[in-house]
Amino acid sequence: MPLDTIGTFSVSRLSILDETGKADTDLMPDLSEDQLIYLYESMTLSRMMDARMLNLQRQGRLGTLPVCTGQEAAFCPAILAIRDTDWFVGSYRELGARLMRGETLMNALLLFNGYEEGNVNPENDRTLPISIVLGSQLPHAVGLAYASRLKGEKDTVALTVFGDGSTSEGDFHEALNFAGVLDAPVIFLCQNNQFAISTPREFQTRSETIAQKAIAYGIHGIQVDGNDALAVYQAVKEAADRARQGEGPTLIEAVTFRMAMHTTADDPSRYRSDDLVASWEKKDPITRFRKYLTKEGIWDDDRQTALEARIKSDIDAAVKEFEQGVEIKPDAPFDHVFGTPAQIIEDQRARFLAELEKEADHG
Ligand SMILES: Cc1ncc(C[n+]2csc(CCOP(=O)(O)OP(=O)(O)O)c2C)c(N)n1
Repeated sequence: MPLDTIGTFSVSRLSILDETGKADTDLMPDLSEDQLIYLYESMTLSRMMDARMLNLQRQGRLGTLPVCTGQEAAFCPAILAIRDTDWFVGSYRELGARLMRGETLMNALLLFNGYEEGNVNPENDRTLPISIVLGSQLPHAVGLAYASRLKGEKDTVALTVFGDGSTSEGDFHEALNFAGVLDAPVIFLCQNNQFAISTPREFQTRSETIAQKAIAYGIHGIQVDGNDALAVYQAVKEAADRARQGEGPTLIEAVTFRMAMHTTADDPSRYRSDDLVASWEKKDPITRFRKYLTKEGIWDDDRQTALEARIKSDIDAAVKEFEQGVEIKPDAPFDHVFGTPAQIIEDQRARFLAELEKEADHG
């Protein structure tokens, strides 16, 4: 009875842009100057809006916020790599990705003040509302991708985003299994930001990488430097191309770091050291990308100053408009539950509005 090796497996890691802004020219993705600049500007918008919202929250002018500073390269390039007609099924920590899908700054302010209206993307109805129930968005992405294929949309893929902690959810495993079995055109993009609130990545799983979990489900898997915008773009683009050609799903692990707190309700100094945070500061995805663009001669300090001024004025205008008071529908959560109105939801809406009226009558 020999003991045979019946399979050997390997895990690849892709990185293109190093911390000094030097790119591996052999691996350069096919991106025009305009696309590179659009990506850089989108990442900068995400960073500046995130910072402003954190300030607003600290001043009591915004609700709880899941901060995404430091992770911009893990999600913005993914949106550039898919099409507007594809599905985007996110979690809650991809502000810049949602803005790239056409969401307004006002939407972001509404959403993080708890207003359901901010969850509806006016520009793209293939962008799903954020998912806070960890991992629950993954089976949805598989279903959407598979349904699009069944409806004859051969070119449509679904991109879904989640954190390292979400890989411990049953939904993660069920989604990968179903996607593999059905050859569903899905891209699973894990933002491994090293922590699930205070739980470090090593306590989440004994697997050395998250990418290798793809092997168990018989699907493509790759790890990328998640602070390298070019590597993330390339990995997602290749996964999308494969999915469009009927070659099934891919799991991408983007290794990054959450530079700030989990949410504004968290104090990260209680579970991670300043030295660890400082070591990731050197890997900042935006600084690195800016250095690359500057070396290529397509970015300079004047353009940077003009960009920051433009973004600041857009954010100022959105905050001003929001704080002047926008019309909010208290029963908005009952909208959009199903594609066609359902009696059970309408009954709940009516009961809820009646309750509100009763409360108003009682002052
Ligand atoms: C099913 C479920 N369990 C627990 C929570 C509470 N919770 C919210 S965020 C979070 C950590 C998530 O970590 P990760 O998936 O790595 O994403 P990150 O927040 O780091 O982006 C937990 C446990 C939740 N939202 N949903």
